[in-house]
Amino acid sequence: AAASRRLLVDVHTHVYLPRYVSFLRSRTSVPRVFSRTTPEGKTEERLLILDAEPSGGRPMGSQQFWDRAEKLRFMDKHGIDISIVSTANPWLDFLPAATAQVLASELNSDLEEYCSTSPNLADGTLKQLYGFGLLPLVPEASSASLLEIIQQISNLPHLKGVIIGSRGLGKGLDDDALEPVWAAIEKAALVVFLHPHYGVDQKEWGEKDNGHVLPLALGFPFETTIAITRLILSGVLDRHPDLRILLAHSGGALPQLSSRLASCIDHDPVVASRLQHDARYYLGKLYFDAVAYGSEELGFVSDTVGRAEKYVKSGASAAASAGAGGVQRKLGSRRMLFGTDHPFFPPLGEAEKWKSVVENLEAIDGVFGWDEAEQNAVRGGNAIELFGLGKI
Ligand code: 5CU
Repeated sequence: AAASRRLLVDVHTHVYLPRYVSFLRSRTSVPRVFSRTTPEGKTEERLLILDAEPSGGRPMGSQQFWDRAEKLRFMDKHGIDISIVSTANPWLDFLPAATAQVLASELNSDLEEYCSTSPNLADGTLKQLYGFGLLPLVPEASSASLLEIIQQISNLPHLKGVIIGSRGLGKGLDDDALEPVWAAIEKAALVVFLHPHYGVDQKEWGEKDNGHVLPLALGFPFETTIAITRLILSGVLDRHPDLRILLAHSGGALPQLSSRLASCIDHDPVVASRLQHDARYYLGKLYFDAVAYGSEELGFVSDTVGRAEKYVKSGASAAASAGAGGVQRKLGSRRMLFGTDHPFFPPLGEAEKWKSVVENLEAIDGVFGWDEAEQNAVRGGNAIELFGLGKI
């Protein structure tokens, strides 16, 4: 009970650890960090992580990308008590398996140290840091190498999960070769944070210069939608009912498309009898960050998650407990968790607080039908429970 008192927990907050930045500095192709001379004659470092990133990437100068002191200042400024920090994309995706394995292990140890040696702020405020570890999840990796790293992560007390992209192993995240990996993650009670990086085919964005808007606003969430849908379709959530997966950006379009998905499954002779439950049931097995920037969107996600139990096959008692309308919306809130996406989306001009953070907090406060209990759960209580932070 004390654990869920009014703490603000950020489950979607990134870092490029110094070792990762050094590695990116040594590269000549994307992703990389490079130096260039500004028109004013100064040398600046820039981070380039996406293939078609506008303006030659973004400045590393603010140190928000890697400096723990900056993370703590950001937390302090926005009243965040606990952050569950993850390496930002593209993780180790671009590396040969052997290099990815070594770097995963080193970066996991670095992240444990980053979290465990975090100082109190000068005013004595205790800010706690935990982390999502990295897996060497590259196409040619062996499942044995992944199991080794899962073992390492479960022995590091501040690492509570793993962050993964959508590429997976072999033929993708739904490759059967990942079965022992899902089993090991489930057994170790680690939370999987599924996060996008690739978006969708760039050709979809046309020729107009729209900055970074289309890949970020649409490409990222569609990528997550496709990845989690493939996992559902492959039966991973049936075979691993205790696997806990947190979806970035409120699950992308999955909540909006879940009834259409269910209908397509029901009408498809290949898939109709494959899954144990209606597709909508699986939304209630997932977790959704609350990085959606609007109350109506959070309310809608909450409704689709809260109705999930209705769609358990042959489960009369579960169906009865789902309830209707407002009850569903309250139920759904139990699987939603505040996040900031720091250090991405900094304010474009001078600002005391980041608009991206303020909007997400206001969105939580404004969801119709969520009372203080639901708001506090989404702000921090759910995270404390999901990551077992009350026990520390
Ligand atoms: O602004 C961006 O590119 C990103 C990114 O790459 N990853 C992320 O999590 N948010 C924003």
